[in-house]
Amino acid sequence: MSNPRIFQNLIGGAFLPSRSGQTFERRNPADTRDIVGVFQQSNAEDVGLAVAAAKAAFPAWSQIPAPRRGEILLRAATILEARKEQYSHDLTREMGKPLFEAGGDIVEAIGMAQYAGSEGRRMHGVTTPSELPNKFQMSIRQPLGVVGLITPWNFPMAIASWKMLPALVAGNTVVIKPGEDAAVSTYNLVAALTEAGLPPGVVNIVTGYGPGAGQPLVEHPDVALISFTGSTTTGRLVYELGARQIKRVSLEMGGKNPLIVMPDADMELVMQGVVWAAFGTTGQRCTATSRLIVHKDVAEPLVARIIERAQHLRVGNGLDPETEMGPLVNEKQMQRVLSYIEIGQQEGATLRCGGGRITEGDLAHGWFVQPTVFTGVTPQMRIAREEIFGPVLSVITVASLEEAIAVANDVAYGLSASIYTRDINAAYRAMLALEAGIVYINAPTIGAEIHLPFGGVKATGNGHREAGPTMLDVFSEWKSIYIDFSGSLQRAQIDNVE
Ligand code: UN1
Repeated sequence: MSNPRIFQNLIGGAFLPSRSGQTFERRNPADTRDIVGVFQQSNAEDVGLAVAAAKAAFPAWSQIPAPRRGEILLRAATILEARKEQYSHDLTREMGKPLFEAGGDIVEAIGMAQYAGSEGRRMHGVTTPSELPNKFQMSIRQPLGVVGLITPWNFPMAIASWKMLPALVAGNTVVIKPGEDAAVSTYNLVAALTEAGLPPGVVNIVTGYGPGAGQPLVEHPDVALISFTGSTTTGRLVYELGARQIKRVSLEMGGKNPLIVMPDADMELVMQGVVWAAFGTTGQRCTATSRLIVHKDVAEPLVARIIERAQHLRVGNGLDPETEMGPLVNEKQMQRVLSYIEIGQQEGATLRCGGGRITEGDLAHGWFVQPTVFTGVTPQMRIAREEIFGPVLSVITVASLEEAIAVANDVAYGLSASIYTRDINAAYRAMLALEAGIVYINAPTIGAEIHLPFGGVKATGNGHREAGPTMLDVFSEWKSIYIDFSGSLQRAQIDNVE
C-alpha cells in the first residue's frame, strides 16, 4: 500500500490548503487499511475564493472562440486515452468498482471530451423569418458565467466530464465539488485538461465532507447554475436553496429502474442483462435494475438462472482483474443496504440468495455485501419503491403487459426502464408507456451513451437533460437578437396587422 497522496483545493491554478487547515481522509472501500488520499475539508471561505477565481477567469475564457475551446477538450481526450490505465487504477482504488468498469468510466469521459470538444464547431443557434420586411432575427447561445458542479462518487470521472466539458465548451468557468468518496478522479480529469492547455482558474476544485462546501457553493450569488447529481434528499435541498435566488438548477437524482420480462423473451439474454444491471457497479448506479417485473409463467425458471449466476459472481477487490463485483462505497452505504435487506424480510418478501455482509479473509477489511435476490415482492413494499443503491434485486410477478407497465410506473422515480420481448407490438407499447427518461428494448437499464440526452422524469430530475444535444441547454443561455435594416420604425404586431 502506497503512502496517501495529499490533495489540495485547486483555486486559480494554485493548489491551496483549506483556510481552516482541516482535512479528511479517504480509504479504499475494498480494504480500509489502504489510505487513498487526504483532502481539504473546505468551507464557505474556500468556496468564496474558488468562485472569485472562476469569476476572474470568465471574461478571457468566454472570449476564446468556441472551436478553440473545443480543441482543448479534444486534446484532453487523447491525454485521457493515454492515461486510461493509471486513471482506472486510481478510480478503482478510491471507489471500489472493478478495473474493467473503471475503464468504462474513463471511456465515457473520453467520449464526452470528443463530443463536447467537437461541439465547439457547431454550437448551433437558430434563425427564423421575421413577421416584418427588412428585418433579420436569430437566437445565439451565450455562457452563463460561473457554474457550480456537485458530482457523485459512483461515476467519478464520467459524470464530472458530463457536466464540466459541456460547461467549458459553452464558455463557462467552473467550480466543482466532487463526491468526497471519489475525488481523485476529478483531479485526474482536470490534470488532463490542464495539460491540454486549459488556462488557470477556468476550473477550480474544492473538496469537503458533508454539506460544508456544497451548501456555500449553491448559495453563492456569483454562481449562475448548480448542476447536481446525487440523492433525492440532497437534491431537494439544493433545489430549494437555488430557488431562493432564482438560480438555474439542474438535478439528476434517484431511480428505481424496472426491467420487464415477457414470456417470449430470450431467457439467457435476460439473465445476463439482469445480472449485469443489478449487480454491476455493486448496484450503485442510478440506472441500476432494481426491480425485475416478470410474467408469472416464466418467473421461476428465470429467477433460478439469475440466482445460479449471482451466487457465482466473483466478489472482491476491484484491483484484482478477476473481480466481477466490488464493495459498496463506504460503511454507511453498506449499513443502508443491509438495513433494506432486513426491511425486505420484515415485509414478507422471500430472501432467495445473498442477504449478508462478506467477511471472509481480506474481504473483512472492506464493505462487501453478497448479491441479493428477493422474490415474492409486492409493489407496495419499500424494497419495491425506495432506491437502495446496492446489489439487491426485487422480483415482482405480473400476469400481463398492462400490469407490468402499471407496476413499472407506480413509483416516484423515472430514470431508466427496460423490456425484454420478441413481440414488436409489446415492445413499442412499452416504449411509449413507460414513465422514464431512458428506455431499453432487449437490453438492460444501464449503459447510456453520452451523445443521447440523459435524465429522468418525476422525482428523478427537474426536466434538464445533461449529455446529448440537449446538454448545451443546461450550460448556456439563449439570446434572441432582432436586426431591423428597413431604416424606418416598424412596430411589431401593429403595423403588419391589417
Ligand atoms: C449513473 O447511473 O449514475 O447509463 C450513471 C449508465 C452509465 C452512467 C450511469 N453510462 O449506466
